[in-house]
Amino acid sequence: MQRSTLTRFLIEQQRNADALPAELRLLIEIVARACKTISHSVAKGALGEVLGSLDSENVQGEVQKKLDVIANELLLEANEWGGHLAAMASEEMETIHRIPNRYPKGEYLLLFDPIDGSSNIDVGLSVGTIFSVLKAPEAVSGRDVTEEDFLQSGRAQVAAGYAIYGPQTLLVLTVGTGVYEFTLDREVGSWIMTDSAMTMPQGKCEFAINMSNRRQWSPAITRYIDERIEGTAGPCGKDYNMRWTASMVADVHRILKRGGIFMYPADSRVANKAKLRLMYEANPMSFLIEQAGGAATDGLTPLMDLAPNGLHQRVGVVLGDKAEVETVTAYARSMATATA
Ligand code: P6P
Repeated sequence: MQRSTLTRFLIEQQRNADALPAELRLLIEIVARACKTISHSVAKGALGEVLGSLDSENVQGEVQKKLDVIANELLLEANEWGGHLAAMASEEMETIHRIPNRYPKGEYLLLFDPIDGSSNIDVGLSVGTIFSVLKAPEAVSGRDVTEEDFLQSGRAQVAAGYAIYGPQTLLVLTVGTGVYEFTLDREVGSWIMTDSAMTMPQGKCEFAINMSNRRQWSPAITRYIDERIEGTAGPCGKDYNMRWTASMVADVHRILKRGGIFMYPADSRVANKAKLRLMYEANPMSFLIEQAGGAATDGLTPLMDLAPNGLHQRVGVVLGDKAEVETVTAYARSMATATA
């Protein structure tokens, strides 16, 4: 069977679904090519002098891994000259990166987490790159791009995806017409379509959460998890399994492929204290999950409905199986009513 490729898929999307203006197609191809280069560096590991940490911290206050910086530079260099972008933003950079004046500017904004799960790099576990694409506001054509131009809700995304650097190198992508998976054929250097129009299985009894954070959970999250640990003896009447990889891309990919729910709740003890970032982690993953038939909230509100208040804003994340996410929402609502 002749499998399709990323290039063919993008051309057909541009031709058939009118979902893909030429500049957006170019942007996606360039990001995919940069992910191939990142994959090559990740795969070298200790042999490529790319493991370990730097003495620097990023804007998140996290120690930067060498590969965080390498991947960030690769994505900036790959996307600066193409004429398709107005600016970029990254987990690894405090503020936006405007396109240098020596290059033409385009109408898109690219946001990315260059290496998600980087704490796993030095121990041989899967990591990935997450990206989100927005359109720059019309007004940008007459002035410099600002951070505020990026502060658009997740509903405004025109494309989103991730690459996973694991047993295979995978690219999972949506442009609003479903979710598509491509596997890197290293011998040829092509992205080969290996799953198309992905629909996440529902009803899978598997949750992903970092249990060591239990003290931070709201009563709703605590109730949800405790009931699932009780299994058949408890109110949900089913035994659940647990997975936690500490790489959002790996957990989300598993959920897209075989179902379940992923949770990184906000810390209920401190207002606005959460770990995952809205603009370049939660929003792109939410776009993919909703396109595949799942749901994605901050524990109560759909994540893509949130009006961002900052480039590096952090949010609670509950995403995956629609019924499971709705159960968490129902518990949160009932707890809110009870304490009102
Ligand atoms: P913890 C990786 O650092 C990350 O941002 C996500 O990829 C992952 O889901 C989460 O943090 C892991 O956090 O607290 O379990 O190490």
